[in-house]
Amino acid sequence: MKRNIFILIPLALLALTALPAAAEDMPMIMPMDGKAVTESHQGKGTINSVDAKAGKINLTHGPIASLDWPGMTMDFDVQDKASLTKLKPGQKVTFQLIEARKGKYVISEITVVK
Ligand SMILES: [Cu+2]
Repeated sequence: MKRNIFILIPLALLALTALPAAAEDMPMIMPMDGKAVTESHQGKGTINSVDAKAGKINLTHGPIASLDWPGMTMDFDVQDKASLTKLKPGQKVTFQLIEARKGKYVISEITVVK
């Protein structure tokens, strides 16, 4: 019986620490209307400029059918500024957009296409 405690306590601690970590991986946002949104939209584009300090990137992106957006050149805010530090103009990228607040889409993930 004493032995079980030594196994159960670390397991319980592990479960407690693993839960918030798993939740962070999911872009889960509560907009003003209280409705949970987890939907993300995938885009492809080419980098025109990067402002890592401001957390902004300018992309020329192709059409994003799930948002009914045509292709265009525009600035995006990025959730994680650190994700911009290695990005350079001219690189082709894929990215995920989430609606940070109504009508405001921000990049939640960005990956260079090789
Ligand atoms: Cu756009």
